[in-house]
Amino acid sequence: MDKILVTRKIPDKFVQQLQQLGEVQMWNEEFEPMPREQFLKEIEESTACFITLSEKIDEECLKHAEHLKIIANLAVGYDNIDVDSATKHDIDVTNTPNVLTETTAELGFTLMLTVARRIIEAEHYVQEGNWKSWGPYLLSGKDVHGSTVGIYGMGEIGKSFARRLQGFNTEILYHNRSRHEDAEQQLNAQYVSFDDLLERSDFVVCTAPLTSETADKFNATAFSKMKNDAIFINIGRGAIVDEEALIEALEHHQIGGCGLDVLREEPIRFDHPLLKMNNAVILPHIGSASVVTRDRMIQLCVDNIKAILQGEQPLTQVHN
Ligand code: 8YV
Repeated sequence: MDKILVTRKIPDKFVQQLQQLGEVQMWNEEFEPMPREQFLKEIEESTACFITLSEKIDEECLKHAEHLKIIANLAVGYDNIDVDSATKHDIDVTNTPNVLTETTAELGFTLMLTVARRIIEAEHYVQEGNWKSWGPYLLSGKDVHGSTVGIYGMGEIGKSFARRLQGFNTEILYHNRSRHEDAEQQLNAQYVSFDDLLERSDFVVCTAPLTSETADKFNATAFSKMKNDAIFINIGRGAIVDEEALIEALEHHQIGGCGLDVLREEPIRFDHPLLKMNNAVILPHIGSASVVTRDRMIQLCVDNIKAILQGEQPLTQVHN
């Protein structure tokens, strides 16, 4: 009988579907990852594996996974998986594109408006009893309408973000490893060099995946080229940003603020300097976290496992 390893607690309705396919071994914690040692042991026996970004899939875990046919990643990003190594071992890797596009873009947009209008500071101001009177510039922020927004990474999420900008009368710039003429025509987005994007944008929004090309892309040099009041938003991956350089840039007013849904180290340390900064809004990687979207992501993982175990093509296979 096929063994299906699930590394995080998922709702019964999905477990029941997996039980139709094989024996399910599920880690019963919702917020705690399965310890690496246990994962390495369990994966040796498994035919299919349903994982989250907390699991690092490398040669160490694949070399003994003799029965494994599929790794279904509960995310569109798959930088946690050594896809070449999986391919070498004849293991299919799948991810969850499309189903999370709109939800993730929506979170990015929320983050941009939140930082621009200083919503978290304003809420704390009221909660802490500081609202004693009113002043003309009290907690005044930055307009998104009429501004220039630069999108780094014009994939599906980047395009969805640009669609949301249509009602805001903004100039839209983008940088991507390849041009997207559809986005240029339909969304009135202008392709520019990375430097141009940094220099001209009032809001720089990163939606890119983590690759060898994008790693540390937002470093001291990049921040030094941005406008002094520019706001940087990251909904891609934490390692695209040199966080020390970002902290310096915020401290020295080289940029105006940032909103990050993704961090180099997740969860972020409670004493991390970014958490002490008024002009930084930090979220716990909730880009795709709406109930409907999480259901769709989990269902897609289940459907991919089902396809592979039934000898069919997976729906959303990842290729390097
Ligand atoms: C995931 C994400 O929910 O899809 C991605 O790449 O970053 C999020 O949508 C998160 O990574 C949990 O696995």
